[in-house]
Amino acid sequence: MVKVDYGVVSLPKHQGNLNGDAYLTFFERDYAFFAVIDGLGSGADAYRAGEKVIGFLKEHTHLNVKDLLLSCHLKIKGERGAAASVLRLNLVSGAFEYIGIGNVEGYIWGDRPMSLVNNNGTLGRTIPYSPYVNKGTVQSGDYIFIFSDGVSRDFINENALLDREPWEMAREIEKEHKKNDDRTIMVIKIE
Ligand SMILES: [Mn+2]
Repeated sequence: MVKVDYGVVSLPKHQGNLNGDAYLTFFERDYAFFAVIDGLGSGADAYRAGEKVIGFLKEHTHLNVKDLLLSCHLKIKGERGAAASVLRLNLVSGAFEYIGIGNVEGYIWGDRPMSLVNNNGTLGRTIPYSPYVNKGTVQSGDYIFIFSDGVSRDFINENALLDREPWEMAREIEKEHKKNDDRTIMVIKIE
């Protein structure tokens, strides 16, 4: 079995405002599910868009990520829309599948570092007919980062961040690499 620990920081552009970013973590007996959403724009409309996507994902984590995002897209079609990245990890085998739409990025750090490939588009507006699915296997010691565009990807080159607790890493990355936007950084550690 794969053991997982994680930490997340998600904050609005202006303290006290609604956050247009949203996230979801979900653990089942044999899989784990992670998502980071960036509702288009900011403020209340972006917040509602994010909540809508999270609400749908929450009810459908059993689906493979492709069916999940295609059906979520149809469900919220014509609404404001969101960037989204979802990761589904098999806790028995360590196999994962990941889809990113728009500017929420994913990166795996470990023996075989890997930038996860995103699709162009916006969930609820336009997405590829058949979005690209990243597939692979994680191993002990890997870290998976999923982050919205309110966080600069520069943190990826900072080895000083590694080998700490995921929540500590997320907090540090938010502090040192935030941009002037709603921002979310999720750090998933494979124990
Ligand atoms: Mn953003």
